[in-house]
Amino acid sequence: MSTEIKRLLTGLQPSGNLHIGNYFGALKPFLDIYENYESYLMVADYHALTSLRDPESLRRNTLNIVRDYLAVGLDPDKVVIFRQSDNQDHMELAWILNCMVTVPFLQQAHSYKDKLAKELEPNVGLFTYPMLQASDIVLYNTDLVPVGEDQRQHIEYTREAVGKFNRTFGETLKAPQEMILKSVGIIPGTDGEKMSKSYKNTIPLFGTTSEIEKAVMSIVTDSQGERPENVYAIHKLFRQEKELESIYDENRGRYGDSKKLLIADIEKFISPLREKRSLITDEDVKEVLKSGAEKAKSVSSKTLATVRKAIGID
Ligand code: AQP
Repeated sequence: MSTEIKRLLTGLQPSGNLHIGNYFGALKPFLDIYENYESYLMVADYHALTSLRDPESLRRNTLNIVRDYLAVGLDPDKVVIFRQSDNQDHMELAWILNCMVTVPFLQQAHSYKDKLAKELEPNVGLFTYPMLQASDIVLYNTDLVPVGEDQRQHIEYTREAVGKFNRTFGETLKAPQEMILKSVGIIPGTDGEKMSKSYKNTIPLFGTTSEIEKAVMSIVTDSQGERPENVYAIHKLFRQEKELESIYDENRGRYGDSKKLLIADIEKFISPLREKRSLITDEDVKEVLKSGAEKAKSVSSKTLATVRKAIGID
Protein backbone atom coordinates (compact mmCIF):
# COMPACT_ATOMS: atom_id res chain seq x y z
CA MET A 1 0.00 0.00 0.00
CA SER A 2 1.33 3.47 -0.91
CA THR A 3 2.14 5.74 2.03
CA GLU A 4 2.47 8.81 -0.17
CA ILE A 5 0.64 11.82 1.29
CA LYS A 6 -2.09 12.88 -1.09
CA ARG A 7 -2.78 16.40 -2.24
CA LEU A 8 -5.99 18.24 -1.48
CA LEU A 9 -7.01 21.49 -3.16
CA THR A 10 -10.04 23.68 -3.37
CA GLY A 11 -10.73 27.32 -4.21
CA LEU A 12 -13.42 29.93 -3.77
CA GLN A 13 -14.06 33.08 -5.75
CA PRO A 14 -13.80 36.49 -4.08
CA SER A 15 -16.78 37.57 -6.17
CA GLY A 16 -18.70 38.67 -3.07
CA ASN A 17 -19.05 37.68 0.57
CA LEU A 18 -18.88 33.96 1.29
CA HIS A 19 -22.25 32.43 2.04
CA ILE A 20 -23.33 29.36 3.94
CA GLY A 21 -23.55 27.39 0.65
CA ASN A 22 -19.83 28.01 0.11
CA TYR A 23 -19.08 27.06 3.70
CA PHE A 24 -21.02 23.79 3.93
CA GLY A 25 -20.48 22.84 0.27
CA ALA A 26 -16.72 23.34 0.09
CA LEU A 27 -14.98 25.03 2.98
CA LYS A 28 -16.18 22.80 5.83
CA PRO A 29 -15.50 19.50 3.97
CA PHE A 30 -11.99 20.87 3.32
CA LEU A 31 -11.55 22.00 6.93
CA ASP A 32 -12.62 18.58 8.24
CA ILE A 33 -9.84 16.68 6.46
CA TYR A 34 -7.12 19.11 5.37
CA GLU A 35 -4.66 18.16 8.10
CA ASN A 36 -4.43 14.61 6.71
CA TYR A 37 -3.25 15.85 3.32
CA GLU A 38 -0.78 18.17 1.70
CA SER A 39 -3.34 20.91 1.33
CA TYR A 40 -3.82 23.95 -0.92
CA LEU A 41 -6.56 26.54 -0.63
CA MET A 42 -6.85 29.12 -3.37
CA VAL A 43 -8.46 32.53 -3.66
CA ALA A 44 -9.80 32.32 -7.20
CA ASP A 45 -9.56 36.01 -8.08
CA TYR A 46 -9.15 35.64 -11.85
CA HIS A 47 -12.33 33.54 -11.81
CA ALA A 48 -14.13 36.36 -10.00
CA LEU A 49 -13.47 38.64 -12.96
CA THR A 50 -16.07 36.67 -14.92
CA SER A 51 -18.72 38.41 -12.83
CA LEU A 52 -17.09 41.27 -10.88
CA ARG A 53 -15.83 44.46 -12.52
CA ASP A 54 -15.10 46.61 -9.50
CA PRO A 55 -11.40 46.77 -8.52
CA GLU A 56 -12.05 48.04 -4.99
CA SER A 57 -14.53 45.23 -4.29
CA LEU A 58 -12.14 42.64 -5.71
CA ARG A 59 -9.32 43.91 -3.46
CA ARG A 60 -11.55 44.01 -0.40
CA ASN A 61 -13.21 40.63 -1.10
CA THR A 62 -9.79 39.03 -1.56
CA LEU A 63 -8.60 40.15 1.87
CA ASN A 64 -11.96 39.22 3.37
CA ILE A 65 -12.03 35.71 1.97
CA VAL A 66 -8.61 34.92 3.47
CA ARG A 67 -9.85 36.37 6.76
CA ASP A 68 -12.81 33.96 6.45
CA TYR A 69 -10.46 31.03 5.80
CA LEU A 70 -8.47 31.84 8.92
CA ALA A 71 -11.52 32.58 11.08
CA VAL A 72 -13.16 29.21 10.38
CA GLY A 73 -10.05 27.58 11.84
CA LEU A 74 -7.59 26.87 9.03
CA ASP A 75 -3.99 26.93 10.20
CA PRO A 76 -1.75 28.59 7.57
CA ASP A 77 1.17 26.47 8.75
CA LYS A 78 -0.76 23.36 7.65
CA VAL A 79 -2.27 24.58 4.38
CA VAL A 80 -0.89 26.66 1.53
CA ILE A 81 -3.31 29.58 1.24
CA PHE A 82 -2.60 31.50 -1.96
CA ARG A 83 -4.05 33.90 -4.49
CA GLN A 84 -4.47 32.59 -8.02
CA SER A 85 -3.23 35.84 -9.63
CA ASP A 86 0.05 35.63 -7.67
CA ASN A 87 0.98 32.66 -9.81
CA GLN A 88 0.83 33.17 -13.57
CA ASP A 89 1.38 29.44 -14.17
CA HIS A 90 -2.41 29.12 -13.89
CA MET A 91 -2.96 31.34 -16.93
CA GLU A 92 -0.39 29.53 -19.04
CA LEU A 93 -1.71 26.05 -18.33
CA ALA A 94 -5.30 27.25 -18.81
CA TRP A 95 -4.44 28.26 -22.37
CA ILE A 96 -2.84 24.90 -23.05
CA LEU A 97 -5.88 23.05 -21.67
CA ASN A 98 -8.23 25.29 -23.65
CA CYS A 99 -6.54 23.87 -26.73
CA MET A 100 -7.43 20.34 -25.58
CA VAL A 101 -11.24 20.73 -25.53
CA THR A 102 -13.88 21.76 -28.02
CA VAL A 103 -16.45 24.55 -28.00
CA PRO A 104 -19.46 22.13 -28.03
CA PHE A 105 -17.95 20.32 -25.02
CA LEU A 106 -17.77 23.55 -22.97
CA GLN A 107 -21.23 24.55 -24.18
CA GLN A 108 -22.63 21.57 -22.29
CA ALA A 109 -21.45 22.89 -18.89
CA HIS A 110 -24.48 23.18 -16.54
CA SER A 111 -23.05 26.12 -14.66
CA TYR A 112 -22.54 28.06 -17.91
CA LYS A 113 -26.04 27.16 -19.11
CA ASP A 114 -27.57 28.17 -15.74
CA LYS A 115 -25.89 31.57 -15.90
CA LEU A 116 -27.10 32.08 -19.48
CA ALA A 117 -30.61 31.17 -18.38
CA LYS A 118 -30.38 33.86 -15.69
CA GLU A 119 -29.32 36.32 -18.42
CA LEU A 120 -25.90 36.93 -16.86
CA GLU A 121 -23.31 38.13 -19.37
CA PRO A 122 -21.93 35.12 -21.29
CA ASN A 123 -18.36 36.49 -21.49
CA VAL A 124 -15.63 34.25 -22.89
CA GLY A 125 -14.02 34.01 -19.44
CA LEU A 126 -17.21 32.49 -18.03
CA PHE A 127 -17.31 30.09 -20.98
CA THR A 128 -13.73 28.84 -20.63
CA TYR A 129 -13.60 28.98 -16.84
CA PRO A 130 -13.72 25.14 -16.47
CA MET A 131 -10.29 24.98 -18.14
CA LEU A 132 -8.82 27.66 -15.84
CA GLN A 133 -10.26 25.64 -12.97
CA ALA A 134 -8.70 22.48 -14.44
CA SER A 135 -5.31 24.21 -14.52
CA ASP A 136 -5.77 25.38 -10.89
CA ILE A 137 -6.21 21.75 -9.92
CA VAL A 138 -3.67 19.88 -12.00
CA LEU A 139 -0.78 22.32 -11.47
CA TYR A 140 -0.54 20.95 -7.93
CA ASN A 141 -0.90 17.26 -8.90
CA THR A 142 -4.08 17.29 -6.85
CA ASP A 143 -5.67 13.99 -5.86
CA LEU A 144 -8.86 15.20 -4.21
CA VAL A 145 -11.00 18.32 -4.67
CA PRO A 146 -13.68 19.06 -2.04
CA VAL A 147 -16.46 20.96 -3.84
CA GLY A 148 -20.21 21.43 -3.72
CA GLU A 149 -22.52 19.24 -5.82
CA ASP A 150 -22.86 22.06 -8.39
CA GLN A 151 -19.18 21.64 -9.26
CA ARG A 152 -19.27 17.87 -9.97
CA GLN A 153 -19.32 18.36 -13.72
CA HIS A 154 -16.35 20.75 -13.65
CA ILE A 155 -14.15 18.13 -12.00
CA GLU A 156 -15.27 15.68 -14.70
CA TYR A 157 -14.24 18.33 -17.24
CA THR A 158 -10.83 18.49 -15.59
CA ARG A 159 -10.45 14.72 -16.00
CA GLU A 160 -11.50 14.99 -19.65
CA ALA A 161 -8.88 17.65 -20.34
CA VAL A 162 -6.21 15.67 -18.49
CA GLY A 163 -7.14 12.52 -20.42
CA LYS A 164 -6.96 14.34 -23.73
CA PHE A 165 -3.60 15.88 -22.82
CA ASN A 166 -2.09 12.59 -21.64
CA ARG A 167 -3.35 10.65 -24.68
CA THR A 168 -1.86 13.27 -26.98
CA PHE A 169 1.46 14.05 -25.28
CA GLY A 170 2.09 11.07 -22.97
CA GLU A 171 1.29 10.54 -19.30
CA THR A 172 2.03 13.96 -17.73
CA LEU A 173 -0.88 15.25 -15.68
CA LYS A 174 -2.71 13.70 -12.73
CA ALA A 175 -6.49 13.23 -12.95
CA PRO A 176 -8.22 14.42 -9.75
CA GLN A 177 -11.28 13.07 -7.94
CA GLU A 178 -14.06 15.25 -6.61
CA MET A 179 -15.08 14.97 -2.95
CA ILE A 180 -18.75 15.86 -2.61
CA LEU A 181 -20.82 15.38 0.53
CA LYS A 182 -24.11 13.75 -0.48
CA SER A 183 -25.66 14.84 2.83
CA VAL A 184 -25.10 18.51 1.88
CA GLY A 185 -26.16 18.54 -1.78
CA ILE A 186 -26.92 21.89 -3.39
CA ILE A 187 -27.88 24.36 -0.69
CA PRO A 188 -30.85 26.50 -1.69
CA GLY A 189 -30.80 30.28 -1.44
CA THR A 190 -33.59 32.47 -0.10
CA ASP A 191 -35.51 32.06 -3.39
CA GLY A 192 -35.20 28.26 -3.39
CA GLU A 193 -32.66 28.21 -6.28
CA LYS A 194 -28.99 27.33 -5.73
CA MET A 195 -27.53 29.74 -3.17
CA SER A 196 -25.10 31.80 -5.22
CA LYS A 197 -23.33 35.15 -4.88
CA SER A 198 -24.37 36.13 -8.37
CA TYR A 199 -28.05 35.31 -7.76
CA LYS A 200 -28.32 37.69 -4.77
CA ASN A 201 -30.11 35.01 -2.75
CA THR A 202 -27.50 34.29 -0.11
CA ILE A 203 -27.28 34.05 3.65
CA PRO A 204 -23.84 35.56 4.28
CA LEU A 205 -21.53 33.40 6.38
CA PHE A 206 -20.09 36.33 8.32
CA GLY A 207 -23.08 38.65 7.98
CA THR A 208 -24.16 40.87 10.85
CA THR A 209 -27.05 39.68 12.99
CA SER A 210 -29.45 41.95 11.13
CA GLU A 211 -28.19 40.81 7.69
CA ILE A 212 -28.73 37.20 8.71
CA GLU A 213 -32.20 38.00 10.10
CA LYS A 214 -33.19 39.82 6.93
CA ALA A 215 -31.96 36.99 4.69
CA VAL A 216 -33.62 34.20 6.71
CA MET A 217 -36.94 36.05 7.04
CA SER A 218 -36.99 36.47 3.25
CA ILE A 219 -36.70 32.72 2.50
CA VAL A 220 -39.64 31.79 0.29
CA THR A 221 -41.93 29.16 1.80
CA ASP A 222 -44.40 26.79 0.18
CA SER A 223 -48.12 26.73 0.89
CA GLN A 224 -49.11 27.02 4.57
CA GLY A 225 -49.40 23.73 6.45
CA GLU A 226 -46.57 21.98 4.61
CA ARG A 227 -43.02 21.79 5.96
CA PRO A 228 -41.10 24.87 4.68
CA GLU A 229 -38.54 22.84 2.72
CA ASN A 230 -36.28 25.77 1.83
CA VAL A 231 -35.93 26.73 5.48
CA TYR A 232 -35.51 23.09 6.57
CA ALA A 233 -32.81 22.40 3.94
CA ILE A 234 -30.70 25.19 5.43
CA HIS A 235 -31.58 24.42 9.04
CA LYS A 236 -30.40 20.82 8.81
CA LEU A 237 -26.86 22.11 8.31
CA PHE A 238 -26.95 23.50 11.84
CA ARG A 239 -28.90 20.86 13.81
CA GLN A 240 -29.43 17.09 13.93
CA GLU A 241 -32.20 16.09 11.52
CA LYS A 242 -34.00 13.88 14.07
CA GLU A 243 -34.38 16.76 16.49
CA LEU A 244 -35.27 19.14 13.70
CA GLU A 245 -38.03 16.90 12.29
CA SER A 246 -39.98 17.00 15.55
CA ILE A 247 -39.46 20.76 15.96
CA TYR A 248 -40.76 21.36 12.41
CA ASP A 249 -43.72 19.03 13.11
CA GLU A 250 -44.62 21.10 16.17
CA ASN A 251 -44.17 24.35 14.23
CA ARG A 252 -46.34 23.20 11.30
CA GLY A 253 -48.16 26.24 9.94
CA ARG A 254 -45.96 28.64 11.96
CA TYR A 255 -43.12 29.31 9.53
CA GLY A 256 -42.02 32.42 11.42
CA ASP A 257 -41.14 30.31 14.48
CA SER A 258 -38.97 27.95 12.43
CA LYS A 259 -37.21 30.89 10.81
CA LYS A 260 -36.55 32.52 14.20
CA LEU A 261 -35.03 29.29 15.48
CA LEU A 262 -32.86 29.08 12.36
CA ILE A 263 -31.62 32.64 12.94
CA ALA A 264 -30.74 31.74 16.56
CA ASP A 265 -28.90 28.57 15.42
CA ILE A 266 -26.89 30.44 12.77
CA GLU A 267 -26.00 33.13 15.32
CA LYS A 268 -24.88 30.52 17.85
CA PHE A 269 -22.62 28.94 15.25
CA ILE A 270 -21.18 32.11 13.75
CA SER A 271 -20.76 34.52 16.65
CA PRO A 272 -17.54 32.98 18.11
CA LEU A 273 -16.06 32.81 14.60
CA ARG A 274 -17.10 36.41 13.95
CA GLU A 275 -15.26 37.41 17.10
CA LYS A 276 -12.13 35.56 15.99
CA ARG A 277 -12.37 37.09 12.53
CA SER A 278 -12.48 40.63 13.89
CA LEU A 279 -8.97 40.16 15.31
CA ILE A 280 -7.38 39.21 11.96
CA THR A 281 -5.66 42.22 10.37
CA ASP A 282 -4.90 43.03 6.72
CA GLU A 283 -1.23 42.58 7.61
CA ASP A 284 -1.88 39.03 8.86
CA VAL A 285 -3.66 38.24 5.60
CA LYS A 286 -0.93 39.73 3.40
CA GLU A 287 1.71 37.71 5.21
CA VAL A 288 -0.25 34.48 4.69
CA LEU A 289 -0.68 35.25 0.97
CA LYS A 290 2.99 36.12 0.50
CA SER A 291 4.20 32.88 1.97
CA GLY A 292 1.44 30.93 0.16
CA ALA A 293 2.44 32.40 -3.22
CA GLU A 294 6.03 31.24 -2.81
CA LYS A 295 5.05 27.71 -1.80
CA ALA A 296 2.44 27.41 -4.56
CA LYS A 297 4.85 28.58 -7.25
CA SER A 298 7.55 26.15 -6.16
CA VAL A 299 5.18 23.24 -6.86
CA SER A 300 3.34 24.51 -9.94
CA SER A 301 6.51 25.51 -11.81
CA LYS A 302 7.66 21.88 -11.80
CA THR A 303 4.36 20.67 -13.28
CA LEU A 304 4.41 23.42 -15.89
CA ALA A 305 7.99 22.55 -16.87
CA THR A 306 6.93 18.95 -17.63
CA VAL A 307 3.92 20.20 -19.58
CA ARG A 308 6.04 22.60 -21.63
CA LYS A 309 8.50 19.84 -22.40
CA ALA A 310 5.68 17.47 -23.41
CA ILE A 311 4.16 19.95 -25.87
CA GLY A 312 7.45 21.17 -27.30
CA ILE A 313 7.65 24.63 -25.73
CA ASP A 314 10.76 24.31 -23.61
N1 AQP B 1 -25.46 26.57 -3.02
C1 AQP B 1 -24.38 25.82 -2.86
N2 AQP B 1 -24.48 24.59 -2.30
C2 AQP B 1 -23.37 23.81 -2.13
N3 AQP B 1 -22.12 24.21 -2.47
C3 AQP B 1 -21.99 25.44 -3.02
N4 AQP B 1 -20.92 26.12 -3.48
C4 AQP B 1 -21.31 27.33 -3.95
N5 AQP B 1 -22.63 27.44 -3.81
C5 AQP B 1 -23.09 26.30 -3.25
C6 AQP B 1 -19.55 25.63 -3.46
O1 AQP B 1 -18.69 26.66 -3.00
C7 AQP B 1 -17.44 26.51 -3.65
C8 AQP B 1 -16.93 27.82 -4.12
O2 AQP B 1 -17.81 28.42 -5.00
P1 AQP B 1 -17.29 29.66 -5.84
O3 AQP B 1 -17.32 30.87 -5.04
O4 AQP B 1 -16.01 29.35 -6.48
O5 AQP B 1 -18.25 29.72 -7.06
P2 AQP B 1 -19.67 29.24 -7.20
O6 AQP B 1 -19.79 27.78 -7.10
O7 AQP B 1 -20.17 29.74 -8.49
O8 AQP B 1 -20.32 29.96 -5.95
P3 AQP B 1 -21.27 31.12 -6.08
O9 AQP B 1 -21.62 31.67 -4.79
O10 AQP B 1 -22.39 30.62 -6.93
O11 AQP B 1 -20.38 32.24 -6.81
P4 AQP B 1 -20.71 33.09 -8.12
O12 AQP B 1 -22.13 33.50 -8.01
O13 AQP B 1 -19.76 34.25 -8.06
O14 AQP B 1 -20.49 32.20 -9.30
C9 AQP B 1 -17.62 25.49 -4.77
O15 AQP B 1 -17.03 24.28 -4.36
C10 AQP B 1 -19.10 25.34 -4.89
O16 AQP B 1 -19.48 24.04 -5.26
